[in-house]
Formats: sequence, structure tokens, C-alpha cells
Amino acid sequence: MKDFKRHLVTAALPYANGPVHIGHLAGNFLPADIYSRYLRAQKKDVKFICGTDEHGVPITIRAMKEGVTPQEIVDRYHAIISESLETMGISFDIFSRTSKPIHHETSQAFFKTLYENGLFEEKETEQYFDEEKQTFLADRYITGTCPKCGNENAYGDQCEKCGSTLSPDELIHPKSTLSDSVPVKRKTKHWYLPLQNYESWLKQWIVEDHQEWKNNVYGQCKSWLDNGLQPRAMTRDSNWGVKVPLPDAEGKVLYVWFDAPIGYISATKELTPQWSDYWCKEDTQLVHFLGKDNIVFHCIIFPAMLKAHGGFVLPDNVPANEFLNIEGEKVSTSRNWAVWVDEYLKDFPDMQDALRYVLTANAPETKDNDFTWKDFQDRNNNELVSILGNFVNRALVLMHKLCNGKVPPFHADIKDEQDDALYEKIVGTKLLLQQSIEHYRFREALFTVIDLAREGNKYLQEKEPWKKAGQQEAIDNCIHMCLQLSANLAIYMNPFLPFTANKLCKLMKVVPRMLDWENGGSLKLLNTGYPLNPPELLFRKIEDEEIQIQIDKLHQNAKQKSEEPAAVSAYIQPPIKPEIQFEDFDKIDLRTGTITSAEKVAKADKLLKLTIDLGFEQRTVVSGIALHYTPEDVIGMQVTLVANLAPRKMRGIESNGMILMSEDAAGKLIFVHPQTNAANGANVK
Ligand code: B3M
Ligand code: ZN
Repeated sequence: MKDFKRHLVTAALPYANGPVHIGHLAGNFLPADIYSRYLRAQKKDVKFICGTDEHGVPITIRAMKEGVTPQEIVDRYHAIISESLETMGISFDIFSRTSKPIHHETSQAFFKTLYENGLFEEKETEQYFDEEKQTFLADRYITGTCPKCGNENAYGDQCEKCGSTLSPDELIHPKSTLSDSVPVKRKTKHWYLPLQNYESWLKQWIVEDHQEWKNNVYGQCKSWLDNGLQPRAMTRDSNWGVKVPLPDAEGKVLYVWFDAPIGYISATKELTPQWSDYWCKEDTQLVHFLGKDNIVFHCIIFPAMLKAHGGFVLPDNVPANEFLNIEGEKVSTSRNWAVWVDEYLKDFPDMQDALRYVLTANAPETKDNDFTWKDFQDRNNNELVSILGNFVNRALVLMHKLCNGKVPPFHADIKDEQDDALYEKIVGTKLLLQQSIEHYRFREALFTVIDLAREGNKYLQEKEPWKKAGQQEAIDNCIHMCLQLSANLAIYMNPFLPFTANKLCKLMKVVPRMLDWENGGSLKLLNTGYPLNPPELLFRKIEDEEIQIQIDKLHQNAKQKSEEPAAVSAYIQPPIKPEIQFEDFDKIDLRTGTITSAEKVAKADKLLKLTIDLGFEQRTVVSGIALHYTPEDVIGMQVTLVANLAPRKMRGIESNGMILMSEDAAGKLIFVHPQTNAANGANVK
């Protein structure tokens, strides 16, 4: 590895719109943690940065569905996510959140620098608009068919199926996720980053200078660049997010993928006054860990922003992982087809390392991979328990049984080739681990650790100290080697299985400092004659019943979710319309009336034809409430009518007036009518 002075490791900021699942661990947090722990064990200067991503449409959609504020959502899930990740031993130096003022200030300052240097293109364009919800539709507010892969549930900014980055205009048959309606186009102004201006630089920086990046990352970036870059809006119409720091930007916020990556910088600022050493000095290694759906934002858009701003380091590597499927199916939070980390921790308390092990062993490092509970049980029982745990336990048990519970001396005069071979393996493993970890091949690294434990079992089996009664020196040498090997295994497993490494330190009565990487390969980690604690099992077997419970739970949860009432359509308070004078309002003539007849309008699934009794006349009104009410529902209902609205033809029927409707948090239309029965034809003022 190039000799960097300091290391900045980031893990993609999880949206604070729900708990984290094991796919997040496997794809993003675990590899970042393994890498950070490895660097720390080498006593490198490391800052491991993360936090929750608290803006953007995923948050507001969740808030709308629950009828609460976005702040309530992000407060809830920031707490759940940080608790889950901390318990899993993801050792961030800071886990911040992008709703903090320091992040707003940092993002706004970043935006202002680009703006003041004239690096944005200010454009008024036609954007999709939901007339029913009175809001512009960007990102996840709009869905449609992906033009690249045909996925019918692609979003306005991204297709989660093929990872393509999209714009709403590219969607085929777009529709609003807020009201299911077909959106119209409306003018709005935004500030665009002209990515095409950075295309040749990005080609040089990635295609020429970073050919060592993982194929899945390099390939996606190259195809992106080969297709040519377009200007990308870096602001949105919303009232939730980092406000655009410009005077003529009321109701506009920064695009979440503009502010979120700046969250790495603001969190570092929050962590240390020396933040600029990490972000602005060339001898810092910046490594971004993430899932494949975030590659373009971390390899193309954020680097272009950093380049435009100037003065920041660029990522040395972006070792993105692919996706982890569950029991052969893609993780789906909407179908609740996921293994939630907080639930795992409740069902398998103190078994963090079992999950860390299996998710690393099965990590989707080069292709999508699959997690099954059966495989989880098999790897735990056949690898952790039977190979690693079994070897250490035999070494400790035999020490207590054959060497009075103390580390026996090593008699060099009877050292043999088996001892030499095992020592070579211990030293060789350290070099292999360094190679694998520094190339972000964590699965390979973990298998190297297990292979070394296998060698220990083989060595024990060949030496058979339990059959060497009367040959104490031979017994001493064997147990001595096995104990020194156990100590080396603690060092080597530590980045992957920190809980077990620390448990092993306690059993061997050594301080955690022994886990420093430089101690790996030594046969002097445990002092001769030193008493060790009584052996304890490092891992426990997982029984079939436990696994069956998890499999049933997964299917039951998914069933429940599908039985749940369709998620309520999103609700959003539309912005207040421009101010009017009282005289304007006074022109409207509002009356109460009673619906005396109602019928569906042919070939118009949203319309009902109503007859409304105003006392002094019967009025025909066509109303768009048929998706919410049947004719039977509304007969006899008192309504408030706009009585002097110019007549208009709807599906060939002349409609004279309009009834007033509001809606509940679920987006269901509800009548605005008198609290009790008013006289038909009475004024409403
Ligand atoms: N929150 C997307 C995601 O959770 C986004 C990552 C931001 S990293 C700056 O997949
Ligand atoms: Zn697609």
C-alpha cells in the first residue's frame, strides 16, 4: 500500500427512513469496519466517518405515510440505526446526522462557493408536477418504467434494479408516487452542475489513473463516462432539506445527493478541529465504502463537486459491493423481505461475530450473493465452532490438562519440521492477509484466517500430545506452538471478529494491545510459565429449530406486509397559493346543499354525476370523487358547493359548480360540510 500519512474511511450514510438490514452490513458497513480496524491495528491514523442521511424523498415519503413530521422519522431511525451498528461493533469514529446545523452550514458554504464561482447553470425547465398534490415530482416522488432495463418501478433519479441513474423525463409512463396520478409539466428553476465539463478530467482520473479499482466499479464508471455526462440539477422543490442559500430560492433545497456526501466532510469537522488535514492534504487516503447503487454518486458526481470546489482530496478507492439477496430473493423493505439487524440482535444476543463472519464469508464483493439461514447455521457450526473455536478450545484444554494450566516452555533442541512448517504458516498468513485486505478482498482474507486454524487442528492431530505421556518436552512444544498460534489467530481475526478476539485475549489473560498487527507472526506472544484462564467456548452451535424460527418469521413478515392495507398514499401540504385580496374571495358564492342522487359517469373511473338540492333549485355537478366514494355512499350527504362557478362540460355532461373536498393524512378525499345539518341553499362565509 502507498504510504499514506492518514486515512479517511467512509461508509455510505444510511437513509434514516427505516432500520438497517444485513444487506447494509454486508455491502457497506462491515467491509468499511474491517478495513478501519485493520488500519488501527497497524497504528495508522484513521478516521472512520458515517452518519444518517436525513434529507431527501425517502424520508418525506415515510413521514407522509405515517402522518408525522420528517424530523420525527429521522430522530427515530437515527437512534435505531446507530444502536444497531454500534452493537454490531461497527467502530465509527463518529456517527453523525445530516440534519445537524454543522452539516447545513457546511453544505450551504460548499454550494455558495460553486455558485459564486459561476459553476452552476441556472435553468428554468419544465418538471413533472402532481396537480392533485400540488407538488413537483423528482427522485422518488415519481416512478415509471426504466428505459434501460424495463423495470416498472424505477424512480425519477435511479433504477434500483439495474443501478442506472435516471432523470424523471427518461421514465416511461411516469406517475406520481404521491397520488398515483399522471403528472403534468410545470416550470421551475433549479441550479445544475454541468457534469459534462468534468468529463475529460473524470476519464483521466478514473479510466486512466484508477484501473486498479474493482471491475464492478471501474466498469460502471466507464460505461457512464462512455455514454457522456449531462448537467444535473443540484436543487429540488421541497420544504425538507438544506435550504438553498440564495435569496431567490424560496421553497428550494439542495438535492439530497449534493448534500449527503458533504456529510462526510461535516461529520469530520464535528469530530476533529484538524478535519482539514484529512480532507485537504494529498497524503490522506480517502476510501468510500458503499453499495453498487451509490457508485455513480461517489465516483462521478461527488468527485466532480470536489474538483469544482477545489482544495479537497479525491477518493483513492471506492471498493463498492454488489447486493446481498435473502433466501434467493432481492431484499425488499416494502415487502419486509429482509433480516433486520436490530431483530437479529434480539434473537441472537452476543452473536455479533457469527453474523459478521457469515456476511463477510458471503459478501457480494464481485457479484450479487445470497444469504440463507441454513448457510448461516452451517458456516457457524462447521467453520466457526468446528474449526476456529474447536482448535483454540483444544489448545487451552490440553494446556490445563497436560501442562498444569500454564504456558509450557518450548524446547528448541527437539524442534521438528512440523513446528517449522506451522511457524511458516503463521508468518505467511500475515503477508497474505495484508495483501487481501489492502486490496479490499475481505472474503479471501477471512478464509486465510480459517485456513490457519485448520492447520492448527492438523498439527494437533499429527502431534497427538494426549498420547505422549512421559514425553513432557514433546507435549510442551506442541502446546506451546498451539497457544502461540491461538494468540496469532486473535490478531488476525480481530478486524473481522473483534468480539471473539477480545474474548480470546481475556482467556489468555493478555491486554488488547497484543492485538496490534506488528505482533502477528511472533511466537513470543504468551510468556512461558504464564497461567491462563479456564477455557470457555468461543462460539456456540446453532440448532435447527432456531433457524426454522427465522425462516418462518421471514415468510410470515413478508405475508403480513402483503396483507397490510396498501400503504396509504403519501400526503403533502401543498405550498400556499399567491396572496389575494378580500374582494377576490368575496366573489365566490358558497352554499350548503344535499346530494339527492348520484351515479357513475361512463368511461370515467374518477367521476360521479351528482344532483344537489339547494332548496331553491336542483344543481347537476360532476365531481372527481368516484375513486373514494360509491354513489350509495354519498346520497343524503350535505356538501359545500361553489355555486357561481362557470359551467363546464365533463365527459359530455354540463357541470354547474364544484363541491369542496379536503383529504386525510392517508390522501383519502373527505367532504367539507357543515358540522350539523344546515339549511339547503344557505350561504357559507
Ligand atoms: N443515503 C443512499 C443509500 O442509503 C444514500 C447514501 C448517501 S452516502 C453520502 O443507499
Ligand atoms: Zn433499470
